[in-house]
Amino acid sequence: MKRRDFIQKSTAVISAPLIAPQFFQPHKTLPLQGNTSPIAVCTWNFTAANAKAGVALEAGKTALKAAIEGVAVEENNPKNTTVGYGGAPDREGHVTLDACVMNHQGNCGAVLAVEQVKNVAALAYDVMEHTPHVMLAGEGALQFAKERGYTTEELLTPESKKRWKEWLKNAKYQPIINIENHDTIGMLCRDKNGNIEGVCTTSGLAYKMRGRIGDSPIIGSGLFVDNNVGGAVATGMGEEVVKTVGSFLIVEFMRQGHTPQEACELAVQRVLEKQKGKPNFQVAYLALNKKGEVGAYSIHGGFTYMHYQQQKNTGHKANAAYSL
Ligand code: SD4
Repeated sequence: MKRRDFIQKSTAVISAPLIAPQFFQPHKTLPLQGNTSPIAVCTWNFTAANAKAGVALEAGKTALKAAIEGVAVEENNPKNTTVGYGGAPDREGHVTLDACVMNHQGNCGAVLAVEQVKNVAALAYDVMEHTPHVMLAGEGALQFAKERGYTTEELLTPESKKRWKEWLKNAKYQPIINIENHDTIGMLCRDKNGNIEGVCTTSGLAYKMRGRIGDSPIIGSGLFVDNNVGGAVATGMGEEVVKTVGSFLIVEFMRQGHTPQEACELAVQRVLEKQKGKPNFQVAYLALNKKGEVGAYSIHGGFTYMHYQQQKNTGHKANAAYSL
């Protein structure tokens, strides 16, 4: 081959697009339809937390800022034994918290097994905003919190210590999350700009093994948001949610055209497909799409959620594969 032919050929190869041009098209945000007022939804009957987020949204806060303010109500609540301050400890008596956040641009942050800091959703936000990383765990997350000026304190309250001591008498390790023993708060908000963002925060499974992490701080499992489609959050037996990447799955079902309700049901079905008969653990999902439609579904009955829109904060019972 003559040198000139070779140069012409290689130039043609170099200038040919490597990937079909449609892959480079910008991700368009769909226009909002129907009622475009702000929305806050959260797992369980956390009335005050959801109202707090709703009011913050009405005041013009972003979806993520509103959700972080909302879930902080439960992170600060010593009576909630599965989130933040007063959360149940691990088998060795350490309260270790997990949280993650995801914004409308697809950015996210997470903290895993954090001790002494109760507002871990805010800390996850700081990981997203102030580090080049997505996740910080344990000692490193605590060090980062101290650097950011977070207050550190003992999160084991006298009441949760008492319950743990009681548990120690038998120390029967049953890593099962069922109807009675969970309350993780997952929250999804749609703000005045129509952006959907979300948060998930928990102390995880009571009396878990030291170092155990559930689904809650794992993007795609405890929480996933795609602002073009919607978002989803999970509560319940984290191991089973992780195995099926539950929240991501729900958002993908919604992308394929399913309503949030159908998407939650399909994701629960995915968990059940792997079980022989009725499982002895709970998994529950909550989803919100761009249109403001909400869906919720769980394995066992008893799952509830809150819904705030137009100054109304209402509690709802989700349907379940196996009703109570
Ligand atoms: C976990 N999914 O750590 C969490 C626990 C939970 O309500 O949701 N409790 O597995």
